[in-house]
Amino acid sequence: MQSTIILILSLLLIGAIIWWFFGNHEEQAVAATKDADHQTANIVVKGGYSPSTVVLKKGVSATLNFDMKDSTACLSHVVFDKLGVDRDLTKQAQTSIEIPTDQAGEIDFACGMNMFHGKVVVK
Ligand SMILES: [Cu+2]
Repeated sequence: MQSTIILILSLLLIGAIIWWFFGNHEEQAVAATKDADHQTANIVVKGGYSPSTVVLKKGVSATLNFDMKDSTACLSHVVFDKLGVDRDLTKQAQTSIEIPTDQAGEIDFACGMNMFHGKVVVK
């Protein structure tokens, strides 16, 4: 009897681990707010990026505002590999980063250790 319980608990644990690593629990993409010639999106940095996907309109200049609400070293930097951008988010409450929108596509970003990820979709 006891071994059956242990077996069931083990299976549940394995299931939870698989879900955590491979499950599709990604947040819904959020579109930037825009006026005539500029668009902005706010991303809250707290145990990850919220929202983790931002959709930008191609050809309209764009700013991402990172709202720093996390005190761990892990998220202290945000890195846009493709853009050659590596910014320290801890110097001010909000860090603005200009995103080029001349080309459609995806621009990934991550924390300095490449553990938390987000992306910008230009279309
Ligand atoms: Cu990290």
